[in-house]
Amino acid sequence: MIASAELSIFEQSFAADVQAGLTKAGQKELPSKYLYDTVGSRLFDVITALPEYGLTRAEDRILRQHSAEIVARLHTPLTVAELGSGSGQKTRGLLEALCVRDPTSYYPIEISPAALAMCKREVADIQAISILGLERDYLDGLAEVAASRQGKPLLVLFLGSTIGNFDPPAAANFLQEVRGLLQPGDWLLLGTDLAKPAPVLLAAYDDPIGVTAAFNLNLLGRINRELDGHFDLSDFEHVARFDATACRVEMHLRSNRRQRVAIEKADMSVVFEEGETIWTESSHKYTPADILRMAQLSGFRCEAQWVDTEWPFAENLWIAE
Ligand code: AVI
Repeated sequence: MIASAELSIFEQSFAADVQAGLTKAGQKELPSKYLYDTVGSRLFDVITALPEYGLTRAEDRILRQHSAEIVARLHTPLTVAELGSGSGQKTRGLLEALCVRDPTSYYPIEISPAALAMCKREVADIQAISILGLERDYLDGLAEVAASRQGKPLLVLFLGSTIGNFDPPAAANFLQEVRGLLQPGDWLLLGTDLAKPAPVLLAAYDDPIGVTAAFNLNLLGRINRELDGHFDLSDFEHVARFDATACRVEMHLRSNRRQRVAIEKADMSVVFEEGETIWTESSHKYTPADILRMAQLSGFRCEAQWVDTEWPFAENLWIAE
């Protein structure tokens, strides 16, 4: 047994989440945020380039084609905070369009130090930008930006349909908390993937060259590396499912046989039945009506929406009421 005092604060909370998720009655679960260590973040970048995964390219097209129009709707100068900036590539065009009008402060908020460093490099050469990266979780980072906004309106970017990885009550709660940190008239630019036929979605989340499978299985690899887990990755298989009622794609890891796996730093050993799964991520897909409802429920008004026609995806400009 490993005493919890010997674990870092991060290991303690990772171990507690793994312990809670794998002992949950009924469906075992692991939080999707743990998919993004260095290996997982690189694999996710590859996913965004896959022909079957149109989401990122759709958002890029919208931001490239409409950045001037988006900026024209905003009152500048403003302060920009981005929740989960990733590599910063998707945001560059919009920041350039903003900085041409006025000097702009940009605060990327990221829990991954590697992504934050990449993002700062990506946008550093934009004229009239000042960048301050915050290695925090989204709401703590946003609270800090809101406190130092110096009277300027705030534009919050939450791109890439990351909101779809929250279940609907958690999404509503998160958006309400974001709203709680804003003032009336502040903006939220929210990327949301739209509903599309099940075969298209299943191909996007179970690609033929296995990148998404590796991304999902890496979660067990991460438990082995960081929590001294004993998963044999060849005993698990990536599964993508579409739940039409909830309009979400689910990722699972299915145990190929009955097995017991020890995880030393979580002080546990867990039995998997043959065919039993661990639910690792949900990606909710929306209708335009869902997006309007989310805005109303969380204290925003939808000011404008841009939709990509090649891969249905909506970029939504909300204003805090
Ligand atoms: C980050 N997030 C919006 C991605 C999604 O589509 O839900 C994560 C992902 N999972 C599998 N493929 C991509």
